[in-house]
Amino acid sequence: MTPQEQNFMRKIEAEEKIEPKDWMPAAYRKNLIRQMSQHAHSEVIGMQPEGNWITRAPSLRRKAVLLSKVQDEAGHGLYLYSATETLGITRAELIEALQTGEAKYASIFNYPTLTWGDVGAIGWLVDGAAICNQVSLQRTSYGPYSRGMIRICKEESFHQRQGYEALLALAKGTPEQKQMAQDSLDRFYWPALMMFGPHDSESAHSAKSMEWKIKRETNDDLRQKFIDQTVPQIEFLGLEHPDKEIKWNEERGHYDHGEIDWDEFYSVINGNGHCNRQRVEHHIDVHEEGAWVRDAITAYNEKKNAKKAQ
Ligand code: FAQ
Repeated sequence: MTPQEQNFMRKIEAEEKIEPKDWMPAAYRKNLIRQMSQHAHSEVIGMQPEGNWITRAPSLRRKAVLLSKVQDEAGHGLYLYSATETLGITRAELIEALQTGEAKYASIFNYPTLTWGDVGAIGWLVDGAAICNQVSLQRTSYGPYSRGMIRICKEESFHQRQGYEALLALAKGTPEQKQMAQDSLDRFYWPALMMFGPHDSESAHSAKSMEWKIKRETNDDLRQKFIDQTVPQIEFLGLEHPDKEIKWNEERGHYDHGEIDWDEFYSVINGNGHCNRQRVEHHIDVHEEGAWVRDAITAYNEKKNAKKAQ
């Protein structure tokens, strides 16, 4: 180990944060750029499924809440892109990787939102799963990522509650509304479990990411936490659990559960989900439409810098 590598590992072991100007192994930098940019892409693409319901929200109150939630997700994407840029890559390069399919985003956002119940299910289950993961990432070793996570988690917990409250209103409503809540739960439960990634034994990046403390808990451990916390929430809603094999295991102190359909997971992350094409095409269209804003900002900055130089 070189002295630089030794110093880097000493910091990691001492729980000191790695900051943008610190020396870091090239593979640490590359892995962080991969994970953080995919996280940013997920926040931004994640605006689409819920955005689909803004014009059709059932009341003014629900519409205002949903609007601000979707806006928050845009903000999270921006914090995360900025944090990723501190690693020496540009926003344009990151966006290109998303649009060409080189970079992934969370598989969950390739599922369609068919009913209003799906908006509640996304807030409750998708933000819920995202928080489980992000609370752990607050202790990630890279300073800008860790600080971004602290702020993002505060907003996500509000998102989760609003989703649960929306679903609760349906679950306690008419039989048709309760059925809508059950249907949304049935469709979003398994894809939410897939958000934690493949089993630890299949996870390509986990071992190194755990050693470098980029990740602080493994995919399976975080998934188990989410499964355990979701059982009483489903009971309180008075809905049926989508996993017929769910069963408390006294010895483990956790719920045993049925197996995820991994073929479906790999099919979706490889581009074959219901909405993969639609999500990326929409991103490209909006990005092109917004080109004039970026051009205007660049022109303004050039003018300002020229004035300063005079
Ligand atoms: N979807 O070796 P691992 C949100 C890929 S934020 C798609 O285990 P890793 C907020 C993985 O990238 C949700 N791809 O990978 C919101 C890798 O492919 P690569 C996003 C997945 O990185 C709510 C390959 O499989 N959160 O929802 C997925 O160690 C509501 C091998 O996997 C984050 O991104 C998946 N589910 O662990 C917004 C959190 N799982 O890169 C709007 C930060 C795995 O080699 C509305 N990220 N893959 O081509 C992480 O914690 C990690 O990256 C994991 C995956 C846990 C997602």
